[in-house]
Amino acid sequence: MGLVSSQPTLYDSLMKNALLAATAMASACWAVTASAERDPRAPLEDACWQQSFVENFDTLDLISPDNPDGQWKPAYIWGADIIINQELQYYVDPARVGGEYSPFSISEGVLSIEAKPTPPALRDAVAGQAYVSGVLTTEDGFSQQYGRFEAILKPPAGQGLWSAFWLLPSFEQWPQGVAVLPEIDVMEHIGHTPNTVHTTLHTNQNGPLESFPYDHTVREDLTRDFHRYSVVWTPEAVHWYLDRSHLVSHPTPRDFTRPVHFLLNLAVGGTWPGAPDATTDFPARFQIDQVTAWTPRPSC
Ligand SMILES: [Ca+2]
Repeated sequence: MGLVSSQPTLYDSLMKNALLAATAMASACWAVTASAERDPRAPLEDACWQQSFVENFDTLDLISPDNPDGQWKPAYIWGADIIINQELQYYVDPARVGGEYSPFSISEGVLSIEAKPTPPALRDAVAGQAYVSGVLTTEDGFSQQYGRFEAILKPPAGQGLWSAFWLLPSFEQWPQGVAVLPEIDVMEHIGHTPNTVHTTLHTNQNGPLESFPYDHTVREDLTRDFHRYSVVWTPEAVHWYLDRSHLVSHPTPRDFTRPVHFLLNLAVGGTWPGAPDATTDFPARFQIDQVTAWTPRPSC
């Protein structure tokens, strides 16, 4: 892991025609702007970026007592028993339940994070939470300051489901500072509004928490197919993209000064989506085909 791979992704197969069109547009744009500052509103073009991390999820390199140098940690830095946002799930570390249950599975190069009602056999191990699910982070593995951060993924539909792909700075220990901030939410998705992707910055640059949320409602139901969600973070601004097309930009807060790592999780319930109801299908699966990071090539 962490090495460049040219292996095509499931998403690449699905989106080939769309990407060919987008690449043609981008090429035309670069021809005009090649000698000028890169225009963040132009479509993302891989030729302008050097890949610094790739995870294709052909296997899951999970950190455990048997694999302490793995890539993905199945817990937040603050531990599994601290529940945030009044969420209803417990993020299960397979090694901590004796390997009898895992919210993670791999099929044909796609990772699934599965959420479902807590099985009776796990009730004593999940702090009384009604649902089990999973979180994966590279907190003990990959991190990077500035550049492009991206995943190809498909969130689940359904009342009470909250999928997230986000970035946090790495700390030596917890707690440090007033919170684990700043935070860049590359994408969040609430299962009962399938056509909307949420992108947000959280910062303590002026002391108290400030949040800058941007919502984007698109024509497609984002739970039907894999899409590419990207952030480009520079000292000046944070830019978000969906399927390589620019969504929005926001000036980089002053406290965004540390390398950040990846986080992927499927929350159930909580203050934002509300609880699941009889219409919610379980198990629910947040599917991730690929996660990558990139640094800019000076030639673009
Ligand atoms: Ca894959």
